[in-house]
Amino acid sequence: MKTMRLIAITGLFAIAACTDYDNPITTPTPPLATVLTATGNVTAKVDEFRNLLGPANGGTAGEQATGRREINWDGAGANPFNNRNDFPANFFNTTVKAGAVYTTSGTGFRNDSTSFADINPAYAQQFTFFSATKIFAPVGSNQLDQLFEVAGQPTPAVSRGFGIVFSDVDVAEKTTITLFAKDGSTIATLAAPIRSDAAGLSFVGVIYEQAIIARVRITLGTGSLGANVNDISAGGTADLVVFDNVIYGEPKSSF
Ligand SMILES: [Ca+2]
Ligand SMILES: [Ca+2]
Repeated sequence: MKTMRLIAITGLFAIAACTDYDNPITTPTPPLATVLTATGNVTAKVDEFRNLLGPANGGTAGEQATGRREINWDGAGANPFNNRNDFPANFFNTTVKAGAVYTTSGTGFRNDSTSFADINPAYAQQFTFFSATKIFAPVGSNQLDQLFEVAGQPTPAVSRGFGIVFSDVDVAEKTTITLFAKDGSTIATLAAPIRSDAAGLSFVGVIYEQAIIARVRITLGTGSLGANVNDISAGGTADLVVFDNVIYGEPKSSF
């Protein structure tokens, strides 16, 4: 469905470029993308996405020729920061050299082993993991950005693909990833499908032929977590969403 929509948009741009004879400035054609989405048991689609990106490069320092990186939030190295609101933004390119750093307009990041029940006990009924047992969210915001760097180096980088597993998407078209190019222009926005089973997981991933993604804005539903904030499925007004695994193409130096 998402693939068809992207192709439809591409077609519109192509028509505009062909018929606009008076204007020498041609509208750039958006790059073709492969988009994968899943809801419910997302395992097969996540594996398909991993295979499309290539072999796992783990925490190997330095830019690798091919392959992918993945953050599952579960490693022992993160334990000192778990269930706190100060998870280091650059943990996954310093302690673990995976080429990912995060920013948020909120007040921090939280890597959580209790389905965020320490923030609000009701969350234990809302959120589940894809990879046992840690899941992640920004603090004080429902948005964060993932930027890419060459693994183990503070060198800006770009990636050819990005995929993410969400927990508890209840409202359509509100949990999204927006991809930005190196020049700051928007490449695309893609929505995750709503949850469809008791586990409540959703996946969206996108891959381009070239490494063109410099930044990914992750928008989690319509509200941020809080002691007195309940999910829309539990008497609240906001759709609260957190996430687990992020999978992305090998970060390549953008210079
Ligand atoms: Ca996990
Ligand atoms: Ca929700």
